[in-house]
Amino acid sequence: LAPANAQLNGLHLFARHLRTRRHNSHKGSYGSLAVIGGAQGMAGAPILAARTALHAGAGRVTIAFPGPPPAFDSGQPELMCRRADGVDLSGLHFSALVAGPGLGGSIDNADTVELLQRALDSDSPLVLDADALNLMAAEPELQSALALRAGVTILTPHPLEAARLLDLTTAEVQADRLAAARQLAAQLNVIVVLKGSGTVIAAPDGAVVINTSGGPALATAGTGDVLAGLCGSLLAQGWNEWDAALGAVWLHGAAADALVASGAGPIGLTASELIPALRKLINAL
Ligand code: NPW
Ligand code: AMP
Ligand code: MG
Repeated sequence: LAPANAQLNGLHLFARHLRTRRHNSHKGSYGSLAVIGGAQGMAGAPILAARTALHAGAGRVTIAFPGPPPAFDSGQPELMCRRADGVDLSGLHFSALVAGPGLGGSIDNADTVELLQRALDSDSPLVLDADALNLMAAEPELQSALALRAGVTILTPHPLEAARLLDLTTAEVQADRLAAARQLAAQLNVIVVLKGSGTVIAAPDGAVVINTSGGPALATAGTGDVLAGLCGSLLAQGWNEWDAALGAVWLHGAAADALVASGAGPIGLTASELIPALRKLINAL
């Protein structure tokens, strides 16, 4: 299968999926997302994901923290901050889930493993990122739960996270990124977004796309958390998993390109700045 150019697909995808908002629509019309993550000292990761989801059009966004939640996000009080224990993660309450940004934990931490197990047991579309991928790599029971999922799943590993899942080194993943992404997608029956320069999006049937938007301006903390929130937002709004993965990767890169063109990068671009930039692009498409 020849790799295609996701830059073309990105424009085409947003043209197809983005409709003028119906006059009588309401927040319930645009989906409800839960972002699961934010261990002590890493609350910034799910906050970035959740803020992104809101700015990309999701109707309601909740952060489900593994421990005691902050009262609210003072920079984005629209977000709901709850302790994951008390949150029903089923499709009744959430049209999509993102699990992993700043989730922390190890397989010795039963509560974190159980929380991830609940996310995997949910019938909602699910994005697995960051520590959710690290826990999955270390815990066979979570891999079994992934294999049994009723809902669709997108994995968004960076090269080290992919290496942990494939039991390879980062160098081995990077030596053949197409093969690594395809192998992971086929093995786990999920959509894989292998991040890094030339992000590869792969499906279980071997379909693969290389993205050309974005660049080294994105090599800064939190940009992966923004991408996970963007994927989740599109899933929550009803996009299918392949289009959501392609659309999110393309838009994320395009937002960085727009910021670089405006002088906000490549040096010193911050993940937070991507959020209004991608909203601007979505509304201009
Ligand atoms: P190296 O150094 O080359 O061997 P980790 P993390 C590699 C949260 N965050 N090409 C590279 O390895 C996340 O959500 C919280 C090649 C790099 O050192 C996670 O939960 C923030 N290699 C948690 O922190 C903001 C690449 O991977 C290593 C690569 C840990 O996540 C930051 C890093 O991987 C962060 O998002 C590439 N393109 N990209 C917050 N504000 O709360 C990565 N690597 O050790 O798994 O750490 O990705 O920072
Ligand atoms: P993470 O490592 O999870 O924070 O994710 C980093 C994000 O930035 C991913 O979307 C990467 O694809 C992107 N990124 C990092 N470095 C580059 C680069 N040199 N060129 C293009 N995208 C990059
Ligand atoms: Mg990350």
